[in-house]
Amino acid sequence: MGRVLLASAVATVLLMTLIFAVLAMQYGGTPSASVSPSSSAAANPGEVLGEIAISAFDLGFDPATVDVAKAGAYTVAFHNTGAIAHDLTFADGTKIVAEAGQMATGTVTIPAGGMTFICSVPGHSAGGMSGTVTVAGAAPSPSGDSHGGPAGGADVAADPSAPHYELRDPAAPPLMTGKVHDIDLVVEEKLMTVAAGYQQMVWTFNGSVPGPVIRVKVGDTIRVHLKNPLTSKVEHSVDFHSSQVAWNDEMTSIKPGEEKLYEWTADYAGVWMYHCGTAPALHHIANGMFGMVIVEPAEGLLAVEKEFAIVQSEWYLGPQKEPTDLAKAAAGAPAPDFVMFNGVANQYLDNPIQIGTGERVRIFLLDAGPNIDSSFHIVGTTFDTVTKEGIHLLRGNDGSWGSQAVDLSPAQGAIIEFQTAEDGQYPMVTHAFNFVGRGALGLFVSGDGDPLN
Ligand SMILES: [Cu+2]
Repeated sequence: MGRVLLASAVATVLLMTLIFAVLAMQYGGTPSASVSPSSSAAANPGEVLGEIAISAFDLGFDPATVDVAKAGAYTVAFHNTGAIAHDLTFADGTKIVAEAGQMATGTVTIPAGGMTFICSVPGHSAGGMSGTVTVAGAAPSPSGDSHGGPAGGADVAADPSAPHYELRDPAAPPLMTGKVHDIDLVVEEKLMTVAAGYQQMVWTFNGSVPGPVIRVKVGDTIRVHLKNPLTSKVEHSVDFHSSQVAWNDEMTSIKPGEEKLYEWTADYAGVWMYHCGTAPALHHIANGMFGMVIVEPAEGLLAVEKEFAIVQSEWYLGPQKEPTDLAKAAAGAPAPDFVMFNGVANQYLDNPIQIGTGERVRIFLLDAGPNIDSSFHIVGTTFDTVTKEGIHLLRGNDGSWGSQAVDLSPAQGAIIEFQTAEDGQYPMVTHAFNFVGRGALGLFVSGDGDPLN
């Protein structure tokens, strides 16, 4: 799998403005404030130690992190550079309001442990308007970090010392040879970096999220040996949507130390989900126990130049190094911290996928959920071939019908094909754009990535 380094400066400019606006909201770092001290001597009661200058924009603070030399009283110069009203509300209740384009001033007393601040206009804090005043020598506040944007991890502090994530190779595996396949699925409960700075105690099949892609053809027999090692903390099971078996037979849970055979025949072609179904199945899926089965028609698929397997899913962060948060995942209106392709937020933005211009590219696509639909789209392309849940759009059809985005509800799968028309960058997104800034963004680089040479 060839890869290119993330975007040269020139090429970066060519990426969709909208996408980068979202990214800027998520990752836009802001410098620390300069604080002008009025005195370097010890503070006297009532003495004003200096001025804190903070600007508001729509929707964020600049800077979002302010360092002061010591605890005590500071004047605050608050400049609203945005187009709507904002306020600067400190955790002790001090509130300074400024209309669009206006300046306002006030005074705040910063305690030794520092203090967080937000804009209290409804929705603005969640939209990225939060920040922290830290006092030199004190540990940074665990909340109100400066990530900004409607990004993941709002209620979980990022850990800068979390290991780098493991890149998932997006290449689809080849068809398994033979007619009967014995496959070991071994449960592994392990720490995984699910996005830069966030580690969760995930539950996996064979150590990865998603689990391994299993690729067979209609008529094959698949014998899955599910193993739950003694080191596991909970029971697990597996449910293959590509199988037709009784729920209370093959899909029953096994305890740590147990093993079970799940035998099925591939009767129908398609892209299928498998997942752990142990109660609460929502938590077992949300915590990483899902994967893709590709069943090809008995006669196989036409050969293409490149094939990828992409699984969209969601992370609902629990505390660092703990399992994901079931209550968040179970919300009536779920708000995932991250939505991502193949388990890790933004991994194919950091490590773009190389394709050749004019090559026929096939993607096996699955929405593992557990809750959110996918509207899978690749900017700058048209899908000329789509097989979604058994329904076909075929290239070369009468009328030249095409497809711009493939809608998948949780558990649904599709096979899509496209070709790029010229060298350049082709972002991969779910066109539910509120999730693009939460990790559902990748990049295909076609040719040398530069359409202008
Ligand atoms: Cu499980």
